[in-house]
Amino acid sequence: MGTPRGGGVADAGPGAVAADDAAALGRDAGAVARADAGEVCALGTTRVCYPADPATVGRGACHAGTEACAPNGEFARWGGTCTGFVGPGVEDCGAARTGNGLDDDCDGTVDEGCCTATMYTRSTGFTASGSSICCDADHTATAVVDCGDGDDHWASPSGTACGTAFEGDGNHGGPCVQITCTGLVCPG
Ligand SMILES: [Ca+2]
Ligand SMILES: [Ca+2]
Repeated sequence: MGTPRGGGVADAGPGAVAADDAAALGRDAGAVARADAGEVCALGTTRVCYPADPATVGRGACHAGTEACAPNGEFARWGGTCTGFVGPGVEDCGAARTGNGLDDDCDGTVDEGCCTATMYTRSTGFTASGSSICCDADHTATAVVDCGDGDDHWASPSGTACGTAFEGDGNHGGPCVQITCTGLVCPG
């Protein structure tokens, strides 16, 4: 990539375009690139390009790239290849499905359609030994604690989504189990 020369959009250079300028320049460059790809140019110069919907340049993950003026036969011409640009993609929610923090499709909204992580607790209150309480089907019990009063009782996980309260022989106080449930709430 040569050092940009001359005036106009090439002055900013790749990666050095201010956000506001990038949006404006990208729109111009997108229109220009479609209109005159292959036009004669000054060898070694570059220009900002964005071969996607101009309305999305500079928004979210989308940004302009650089097109180089390359040798082509008797003259140098715009190469038509826009290096480094990122156009709208599919909105990515990441491995955890709760979002990757980016507006990948450049529609102005970050992580739309992704899931939301939720957490809540449930308790049996004082209960009979052997009583269980469970999370909703789309949640997992990530903590099971004894919330009983007095001594000689305990709580144990039962499966991945439930907890069970037990009382020993001493019958001191009462058994109680509290579970913490975590999961995802997803649109659709
Ligand atoms: Ca989006
Ligand atoms: Ca995203």
